Amino acid sequence: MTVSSRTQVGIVGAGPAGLLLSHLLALRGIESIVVENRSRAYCEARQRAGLLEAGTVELLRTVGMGERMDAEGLEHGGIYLQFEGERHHLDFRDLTGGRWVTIYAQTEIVKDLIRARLAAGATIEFEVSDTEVGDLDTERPVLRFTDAGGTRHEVACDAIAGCDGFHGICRDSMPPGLIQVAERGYPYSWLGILASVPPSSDELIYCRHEDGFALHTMRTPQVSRLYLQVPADEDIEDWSDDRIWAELKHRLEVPGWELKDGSISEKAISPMRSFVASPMRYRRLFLAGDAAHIVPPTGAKGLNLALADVTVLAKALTSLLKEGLAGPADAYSDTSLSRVWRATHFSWWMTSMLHVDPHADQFGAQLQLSQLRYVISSRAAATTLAENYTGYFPLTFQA
Ligand code: RFL
Ligand code: PHB
Repeated sequence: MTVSSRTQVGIVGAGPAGLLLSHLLALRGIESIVVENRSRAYCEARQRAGLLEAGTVELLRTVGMGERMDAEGLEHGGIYLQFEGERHHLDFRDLTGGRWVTIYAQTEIVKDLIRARLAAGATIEFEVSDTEVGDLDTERPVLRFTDAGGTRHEVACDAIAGCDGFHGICRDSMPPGLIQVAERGYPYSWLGILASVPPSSDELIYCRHEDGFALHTMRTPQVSRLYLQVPADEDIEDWSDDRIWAELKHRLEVPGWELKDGSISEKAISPMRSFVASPMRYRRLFLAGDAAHIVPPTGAKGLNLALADVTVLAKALTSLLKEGLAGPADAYSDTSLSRVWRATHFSWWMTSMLHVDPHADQFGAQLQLSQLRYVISSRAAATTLAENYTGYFPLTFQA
């Protein structure tokens, strides 16, 4: 038996994009349902991003999601860039006229959003299976799924948002031939760890070392997060905790500074990829976040882009569904893609400048070092990094 119902917006995926979209629509009086194939506990524990642009922070505050972020988030006014054994500071506030970034984990944003949506009486169906979107040539697309108890549902929607990440089903449900993909693979991966040890630095350290990139970041005053460049096909089983700490200490070493180690609670290897699918819309099916684009994590842009997409999409859907105005929905893909391509360039640039390409020769290595020396010695070059890192174009949102 299939249970039929209707809603205004069907949202596939309870990641940051889907959850924030549901919240923003509710603020404007638009009803939605969110379907998610994982459990609530899994969504709340999945270790991913940690760094928010100033505009993302301001957006979350404006829409009533800032309370815990303001209490627990760590505001940073810059980063360290390390290469040739020396560490240099970039002061974002000075370079950009006061902009900053905040460390507040994606897991916490997801927890805050799930709690707020459920408290407001919203429907989030966790642990669904066989999600499908259909009738995409009509003004009444349908969302089909089987709920955790085994009942099949068919929801008639005014619009569907594919917020189902890179491996979701919505992008592939678009008509064949519509989507153009532009992509780059990178010949290395990131090994990331979460460790129960206070951060050894007040701000993030991005380090180019001749044996590979390393990043020191953090989650809280008690928890550090660190990443190492490893070969693309590396097996996590080959990296004991001792080997990870030894390699991090070796790459991040500078005279007079010590990396504190501690017990590792999580470790995983993630591939690096740039991927942009366009257009991000077919009629009343809209893609947002990782469902449409992926950036390598070096620029810390993925989560920020996902939240920026749904901010634009919430406005577009409000115009479409409340005022019958199609203009903003028609412009959604182009509007989002212009921000996406800026972040795609920045992430590719940061990645290429800081990682050791196993195929590069002396010429490539010298170009990287020259670029790094330029960034730390020229105010114009440093400002380029700072204004992209803190968010370009700065996100704005009117509640
Ligand atoms: P998500 O988070 O992947 O959520 C998609 C959700 O859709 C569900 N889903 C389905 N649900 C129902 N039916 C189906 N058929 C479904 N298929 C999938 C999935 O279970 C999931 O819950 O996408 P979203 O919302 O677009 O959010 C994107 C961000 O998660 C991502 O861009 C960032 O995590 C990227 N990223 C970073 N971004 C930053 O802005 N700053 C950072 O510091 C940062 N660091 C990172 C990162 C990503 C990393 N990894 C692991 C890729 C560090 C790492 C290591
Ligand atoms: C993180 O805190 O996980 C993080 C921060 C900055 C990055 C990537 C990841 O560039």
